[in-house]
Amino acid sequence: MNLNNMTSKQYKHNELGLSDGQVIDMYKYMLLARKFDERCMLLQRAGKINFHVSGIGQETAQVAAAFALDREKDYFLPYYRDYGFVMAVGMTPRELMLSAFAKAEDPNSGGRQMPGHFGSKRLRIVTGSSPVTTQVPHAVGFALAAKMQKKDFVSFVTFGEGSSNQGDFHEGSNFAGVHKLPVIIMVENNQYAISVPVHKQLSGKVSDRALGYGFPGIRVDGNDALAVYAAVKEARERAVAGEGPTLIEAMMYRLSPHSTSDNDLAYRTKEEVEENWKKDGLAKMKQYLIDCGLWDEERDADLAAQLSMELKEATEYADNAPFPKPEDTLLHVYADDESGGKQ
Ligand SMILES: Cc1ncc(C[n+]2csc(CCOP(=O)(O)OP(=O)(O)O)c2C)c(N)n1
Ligand SMILES: [Mg+2]
Repeated sequence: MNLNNMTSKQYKHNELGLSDGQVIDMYKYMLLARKFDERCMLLQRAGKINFHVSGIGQETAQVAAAFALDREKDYFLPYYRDYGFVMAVGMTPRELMLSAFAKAEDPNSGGRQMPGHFGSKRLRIVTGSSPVTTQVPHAVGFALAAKMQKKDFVSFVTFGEGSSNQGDFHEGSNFAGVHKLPVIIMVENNQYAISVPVHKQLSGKVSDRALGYGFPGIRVDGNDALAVYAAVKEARERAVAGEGPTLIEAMMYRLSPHSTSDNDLAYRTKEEVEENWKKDGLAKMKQYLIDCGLWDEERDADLAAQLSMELKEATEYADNAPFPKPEDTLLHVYADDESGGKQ
């Protein structure tokens, strides 16, 4: 099927420089991420995996951002909800399932980190740790390296709005602003930090904080894939042109509980969650594709079946894979470990 010949009409995605095939691919990754999260939540409830933190409701912005970056050269510092992002830059469901099952073959950490702590040299995903927002100064460091080495890559970092109140965000942003570094800082404002609603976390807009650091800050609808794509694309153009950082606040809603250990109905109502399901970016994207004449229910059902099969295979593979050996606990901890620090 040649998707580029399906329509000669110009739609919003064409105006932004995205082909019909690319915009369909975006939707595929969004749906894959949604199904991956749903599968992991079930696996946790079935006692197959220990823990899961989902990105349900955040896939749209994550995948759209990935499509606006250079997936061959940029450096990525995602946070724990970014399954859509890491899959869109090349991590496979099998690799992520190996991580969820904490198996030795997990490329992120050999099954020793909590899931959601992404890391891949191959994909230039910089390994992160659990204290939130530590990845911001790290991303700024990568951007400093790009500037010092006169290379045209950018670094892209994400985190939640609650985390934007940590000192690391402010210190990293200030340094990036002073040195006009090629970093894109994207806050996924899902309106909760565990049980704390956004109005108890912030009295202003996160995006406005960029003013104090001397670079642009914009707020976008995180449920609108094309709006996020346009914002990140422009931020990347500015970054490689030497114009410095951009702060993007993508507005969304955390549709799932904070994690599989959380009962969200202890602090928010079912009605509030249902109201936000109506704004789901994934459903919006599907409707957009249908309106453009690029998609229909039959294709959607075929895609869903294909993704389910892919996830089933990934799950079975990870379930059957061996656990790490207890004696490997200290691998990569000391410089002279058995791997010679090569992995
Ligand atoms: C420095 C630090 N403090 C507290 C925690 C515990 N913690 C983990 S996630 C989280 C909430 C973060 O909320 P937000 O930044 O909005 O991200 P979200 O989970 O909503 O995506 C907290 C407090 C942590 N991991 N690190
Ligand atoms: Mg949040």
